[in-house]
Amino acid sequence: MKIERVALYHLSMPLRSPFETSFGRSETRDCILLEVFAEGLTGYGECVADRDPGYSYETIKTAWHILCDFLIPTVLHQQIASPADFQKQTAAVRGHRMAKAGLEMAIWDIEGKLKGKSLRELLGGTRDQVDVGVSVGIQESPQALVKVVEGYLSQGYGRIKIKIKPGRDVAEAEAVRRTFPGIQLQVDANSAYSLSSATSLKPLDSLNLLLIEQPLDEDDLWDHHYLQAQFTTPICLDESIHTARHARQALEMGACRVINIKAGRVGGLSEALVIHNLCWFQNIPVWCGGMLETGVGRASNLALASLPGFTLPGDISATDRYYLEDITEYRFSLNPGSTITVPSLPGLGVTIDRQALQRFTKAQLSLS
Ligand code: OSB
Ligand code: MG
Repeated sequence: MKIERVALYHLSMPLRSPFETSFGRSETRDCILLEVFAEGLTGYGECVADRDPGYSYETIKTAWHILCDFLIPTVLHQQIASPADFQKQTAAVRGHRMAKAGLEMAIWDIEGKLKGKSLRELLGGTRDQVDVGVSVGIQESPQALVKVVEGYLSQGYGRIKIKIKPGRDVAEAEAVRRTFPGIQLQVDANSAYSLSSATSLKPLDSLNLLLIEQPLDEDDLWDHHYLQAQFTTPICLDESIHTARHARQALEMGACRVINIKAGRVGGLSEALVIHNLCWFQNIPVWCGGMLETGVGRASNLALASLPGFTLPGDISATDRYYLEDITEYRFSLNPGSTITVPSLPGLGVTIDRQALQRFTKAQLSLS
């Protein structure tokens, strides 16, 4: 394919309820939508970099810069044989994986539309529906958290993840576990602890959690190995894994027993696929993380999570868990059994609601 033009949209999407993590609280989700024109087709990609560098060093502004000044000029009007070829052509751009992943997603979308195949088929996904859960932000109190969790359980979610931070961890997890003894429960610290402060998390080990996600810093791979040795609950890495190499090394050193795969964090679906294959081969469970995506990124996550190694429920909730209005015409809903159906139309399989897109656009630019 030859890309003739790329449009970028800085979107600011109001969340239905504020989302609080150990790195901050947000009432809107900002992201960049990429619209790529090639071969008479239009492909969409979502760059999951946020407004603030809280989860990752990347932000809307750094991603906009890397996309406009490096990635797009490198591939515009050039022949791109495949998403793998795109990775080769842009290999000179170090890091900035969310920027790269956003553009790669649009290339996958076009590839699917050209071949008449869904993204799930292109990736080799084996399921029509994937198991999902909900990620619950930090609430006012353990009681308030229990109420919010109860609401999601009554909607049919079978797996709950709660966000934790120092001082807002053990009591919260205990309250949820005591009230709902049978649910699948896990926690996510988003790097809020050090090796020594994480000893306060030891009581979590008796709560039968699926996993403890990213307790230590992104660059603390080695310290996660010490921590994993002290816990029977599997440690799962999110922020620390940027490449398949990190995944291999983390597993070799015993820094985790589970990996959260987010295509945005690892530079795109191509690398996500490599990590999936590596883990599957070693019988290491993986699951699909989320970044409060719009319908575009959600479609991509569902296709990824349909691969056979994704054996734990993903952070992929229904559209109405996040947004009253979305930029896709289709709204994803929860099926009985806590699953969401994987799109089956060519490419990502979603169409854009142009009016909604306009309403949420804060800035836009077209490069040709
Ligand atoms: O750490 O998994 C995370 C949202 C934004 C940034 C980081 C994370 C999250 C979530 C939400 O946990 C997952 C979702 O999209 O539902
Ligand atoms: Mg996480």
